[in-house]
Formats: sequence, C-alpha cells, structure tokens
Amino acid sequence: MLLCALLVAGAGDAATGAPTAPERPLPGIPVFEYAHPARTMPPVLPGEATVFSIDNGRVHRTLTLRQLKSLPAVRYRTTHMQLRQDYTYEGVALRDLALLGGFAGQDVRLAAANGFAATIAASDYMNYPIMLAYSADGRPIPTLKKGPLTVVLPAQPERFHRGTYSAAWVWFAERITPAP
Ligand SMILES: Nc1nc2c(c(=O)[nH]1)N[C@H]1C(S)=C(S)[C@@H](COP(=O)(O)O)O[C@H]1N2
Ligand SMILES: [Mo]
Repeated sequence: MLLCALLVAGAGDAATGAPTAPERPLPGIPVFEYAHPARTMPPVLPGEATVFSIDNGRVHRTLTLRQLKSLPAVRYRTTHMQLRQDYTYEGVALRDLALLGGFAGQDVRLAAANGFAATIAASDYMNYPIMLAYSADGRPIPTLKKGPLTVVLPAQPERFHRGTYSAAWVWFAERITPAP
C-alpha cells in the first residue's frame, strides 16, 4: 500500500494526467528504459475511436490510439510466444497503465475483444516492462499478428516464454482492470 502511494504520488504529470518515469529509482522498483517519455495527451477528435480502456471500478477511462501513443513508450525485441516470430515491439508498459488507473501494485486483468481475459501478477508487471504493444517493427500490428493491441513480454526472464505464461500474451487486448 505504501508502495502504491509512493508510485502514484511520484509518477504523474499534473497538466496531462499522464504518468511519467520516476526521476530516481523507488526502493526495490526498477526504472524502465523508455523509447520516449510522456507527451502532451491529444484531445479526442470527432469520430475518433476508443481503442483501449482503463477501468478501476469507479472511473472508466478511454483512450484513442493517439492518446495511447502519447503515454511513455517502451520498445524491445522479443519472440512472440504463439507466433514464434521475433519483432521489435513498441507500446505502453502495463505498469504505466496501472498507474493511470490508480491500481499499480495490484494484480491486473487484461481483457480481449474475443472475450478472453488473463491475470498478470503485480510482481511481474511492476518489475518487468510487460507492454501493451501497438506497433511491431515500426508498423501497426495486423489482426493476423494478434493486433491492433497485444500484450507482449520481454525476452527475459525465460519463464515469460514457457508454461502458464502463455495466457499472459493477450491478443486483441482492449481493457485493463484490477484483478478481482
Ligand atoms: N485474445 C486472446 N488471447 C489469448 C487467448 C485467447 O483465447 N484470446 N488464449 C491465451 C491462452 S490461454 C493461451 S495458452 C495462448 C494460446 O495460444 P495458442 O493457441 O496459439 O497456443 O494464447 C493466449 N492469448
Ligand atoms: Mo492457455
């Protein structure tokens, strides 16, 4: 709980409401390497689609793709567990999405457009840059490659590519909530 309070207080841009990378490492919490920091969040244009939502049970926050891309971005190469193909993915760390929702430090549930959902443990997404990816090799992710938004896990640790972690690779992701 103290950890959550520290993170929420320490990581946020008052003007945009967007999370920012902590200035210095929080005790026991690794600093992620960012491809770009938070940018000014663009307003929703008329007719612009919501692609993802963050729901904490009280506040239901919707994001367009442009808004998602304005959040701090992580980027790394990893082998997609089901596709068995390597891509350089870019997207938003689940930790930053949980910070936005006010539930960082709690296990999260990622729900998909096909009704699938999986729980990702706080100890995993708080310590590793598990991301909601919106691009692969610099391009949008087609449906055939599990996009447009798909959860990917880093190349290391190896357990992310084996066994029960297969369910964490949530394709067609559309919502994050605290796990029930
Ligand atoms: N959107 C979505 N993502 C998903 C699933 C799903 O049904 N829908 N199944 C998950 C589970 S439980 C596993 S084991 C793997 C299944 O991948 P495979 O059928 O290609 O082995 O994808 C995961 N991601
Ligand atoms: Mo599974």
